[in-house]
Amino acid sequence: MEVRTIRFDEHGDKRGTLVSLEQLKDVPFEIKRVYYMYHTVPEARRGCHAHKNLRQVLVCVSGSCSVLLDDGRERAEVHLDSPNKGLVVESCVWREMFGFSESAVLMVLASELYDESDYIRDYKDFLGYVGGQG
Ligand code: T46
Repeated sequence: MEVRTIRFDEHGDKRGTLVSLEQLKDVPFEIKRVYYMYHTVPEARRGCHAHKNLRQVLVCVSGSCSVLLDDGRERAEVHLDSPNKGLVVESCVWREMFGFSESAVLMVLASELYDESDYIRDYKDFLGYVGGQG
């Protein structure tokens, strides 16, 4: 499946580096929510669901982790190991995050507010949903 990553512009000088993310410019949607996860245990597997409408960009702002993406036909794996690299996760894609390094902080920019009814948590239901979409 096609994987879209974004290399963010870095503003670096002798003090260090700054990355700025603006909606509809650096990120391909309006940002309604930001959340992040940390203190994630190395054996944890998070996500394991899909969303009906939500679009997101995942950025590992510290440390590293891997993400499995599955559109119901093909799978891809992406390693996030840089604060200037964003992974676009579109709606109707199953995602699993794993292989978190000790210092990993995974930040997520989301196109919608939190909505439990947008989640598809069962893999068979997911396959039925994307199959039915055509
Ligand atoms: C996703 C992947 C990448 C909230 O109250 N508000 C929120 O905005 C979120 C995202 C979560 N929560 C609560 C719901 C649960 O009680 O935080 C708890 C942990 O959430 P969850 O188990 O859904 O976390 P992950 O890491 O499995 O999945 C999250 C997002 O939920 C999901 O949309 O795509 O990160």
